[in-house]
Amino acid sequence: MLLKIGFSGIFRARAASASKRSFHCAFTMALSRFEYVKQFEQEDKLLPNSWIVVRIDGKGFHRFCEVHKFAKPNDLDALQLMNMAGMSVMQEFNEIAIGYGQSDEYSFVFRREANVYQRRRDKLISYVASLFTSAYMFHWNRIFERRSLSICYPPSFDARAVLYPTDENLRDYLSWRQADVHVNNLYNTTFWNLVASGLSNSEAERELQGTLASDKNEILFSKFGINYNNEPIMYRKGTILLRKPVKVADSVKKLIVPIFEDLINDEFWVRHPEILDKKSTTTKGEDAVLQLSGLEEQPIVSYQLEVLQRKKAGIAEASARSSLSSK
Ligand SMILES: Nc1nc2c(ncn2[C@@H]2O[C@H](COP(=O)(O)OP(=O)(O)OP(=O)(O)O)[C@@H](O)[C@H]2O)c(=O)[nH]1
Ligand SMILES: [Mg+2]
Repeated sequence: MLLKIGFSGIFRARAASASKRSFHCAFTMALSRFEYVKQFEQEDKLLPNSWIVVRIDGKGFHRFCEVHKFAKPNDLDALQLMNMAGMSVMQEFNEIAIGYGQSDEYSFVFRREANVYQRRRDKLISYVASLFTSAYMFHWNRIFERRSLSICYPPSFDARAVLYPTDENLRDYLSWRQADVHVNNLYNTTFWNLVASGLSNSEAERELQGTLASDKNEILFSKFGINYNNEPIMYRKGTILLRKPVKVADSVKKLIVPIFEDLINDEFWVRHPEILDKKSTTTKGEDAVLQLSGLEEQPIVSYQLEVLQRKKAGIAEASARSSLSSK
């Protein structure tokens, strides 16, 4: 009986290995027969030695913001959520020199020498867009829990990569995006104040037709007592994300910090030389290290501090465990 089982066992094993061989054979044949289709794939490599700007933009965010009842024209939490997603992208790709966000868009500037995914366009833009989107969802509750706001449908973001050959071109690109915030925000702030004062949307639109920036400033001031320059700087200038050394307790940590400054002026580029020239690092000298006070209230900073705290606690716990087990 034992012998019988043994024989049939051997037979089964042989049969199995023979069928595995023929399957393997058929599989390799199939691979070589069909593999030619791989040649149809085209690799679009981004030109070397040029700045790569990947810009993502929310799809149909006009509707998305309506459905989620975001405050008009600026919803602080919604903008902070965009910043959280921007931070996640910058944490993943350390070759990003600067991030810039406004409204439903974010621009990420990869250094000239960046070799991320061998500068393959498809890889780069699809990773950035998908990471931005998943991070937007990942951080949603953290930002909106207080408002008990749940997400009604999945948001999506498109992405494009644009190359800029010179530093001047890059600065002009970022200036263009910041000028865009100014134009839109001044218009929207005036428009929504007119609507809040009782005008219909089309009446407010008519009132603003052909007006210059100075006219809108005047309407805001004379009708609503609003000095546009006192509106929150984040709404007027957008958010700049930079990697900076920050004093955290007794040590200095590199954190991604939000900066609200005018980047059109030269002073900005003098204050932050590391954007255009990686070697001119801001870690030199005590002055370059940012103080934490004032930054903690920014959700992206408090989040990074929490993660650092968790890591520290985890390390302490792990070393306590290993010292216990070695006893
Ligand atoms: N209420 C509110 N709406 C916002 C805010 N930020 C962005 N938006 C909306 O998002 C829109 C972004 O503009 P677009 O990107 O041109 O519009 P879109 O609907 O996303 O269209 P596509 O990008 O072409 O898909 C704005 O027009 C606003 O309607 C905000 O803080 N509050
Ligand atoms: Mg959009």
